[in-house]
Amino acid sequence: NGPSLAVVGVTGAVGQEFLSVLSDRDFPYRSIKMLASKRSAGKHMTFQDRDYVVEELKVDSFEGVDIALFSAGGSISKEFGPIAVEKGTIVVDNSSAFRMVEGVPLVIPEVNPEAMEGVRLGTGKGALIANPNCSTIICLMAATPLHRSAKVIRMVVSTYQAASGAGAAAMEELELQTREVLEGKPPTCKIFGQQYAFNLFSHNAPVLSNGYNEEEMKLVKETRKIWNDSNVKVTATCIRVPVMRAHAESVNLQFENPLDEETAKDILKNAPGVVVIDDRAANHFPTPLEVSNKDDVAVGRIRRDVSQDGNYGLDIFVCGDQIRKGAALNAVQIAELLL
Ligand code: 2RA
Repeated sequence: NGPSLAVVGVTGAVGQEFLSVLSDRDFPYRSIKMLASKRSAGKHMTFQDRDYVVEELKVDSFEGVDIALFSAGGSISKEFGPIAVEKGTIVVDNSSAFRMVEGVPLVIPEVNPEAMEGVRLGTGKGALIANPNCSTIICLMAATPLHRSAKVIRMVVSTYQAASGAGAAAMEELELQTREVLEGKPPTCKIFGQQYAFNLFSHNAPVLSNGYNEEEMKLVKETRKIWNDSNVKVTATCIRVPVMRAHAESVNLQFENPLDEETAKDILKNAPGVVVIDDRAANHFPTPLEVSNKDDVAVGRIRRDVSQDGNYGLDIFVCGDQIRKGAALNAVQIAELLL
């Protein structure tokens, strides 16, 4: 029993993680379609001890599909998302294609599940729900519980983003370059056009006329939509760092109402999907390796912002697995809300 599923972009890093998460969480489905580009069509894959043949994504791929998880890039989502919705499918889209479209729910299940009220399975009516950008999800998993308590009026984010955000090829190149550099060979620089191993650089997303890159403006705009607050001030600097699959983010928060660090720590300890790692004596705080392949976002370095008067400011440090909670887990949790 359960809904019929389709995974679009099933051979990619997030597509594969969709399957891992569906399996880990025993998601109930009556059938599942593995969809990808023509290049991957015909490949066999085993999922939950059953053999599947990858099918080429086509306009008629969504006949009878209840829920489709998309992670195949914005252009595929733009072309096939509406076709699937037309067929009555509920699309959970991991691309940025529809996130800022009025009326499209942009959902982190632990944060704003109410945004997808009215979307129901079994009505024959399709819908499109957008998965926020990974750096937005990871940041807001920790910032939102604090915002709900003391109302954030300004948030400053610096991100340290993993290779996985640029895809499996970027992860492979990081590994290759690291080996080459250690062997004294010139690094292979195909993905970013510059050395990544033992280096870091401003995020590879295009830079806009205001000097911010697209990744930074996603954090600004998506936060306002998810918090339903067009006045909250957000600024961000996104950096690509030589880490495989978990993002780290330094977050400074200014509140409308006072919030002391002990209360903040208690709030975070009780926040769903969040684990607090904040051991000052041992200097042990969240790290990308410690959160990799895990569901929870880790938060630490919780401290009063000494540049603010009283308890109106807080600094925190957040780490989260980019492929899991940053993409695949969040999307499957959205699908779970439909059950
Ligand atoms: C990145 N957030 O990390 C992007 C991927 N979705 O590059």
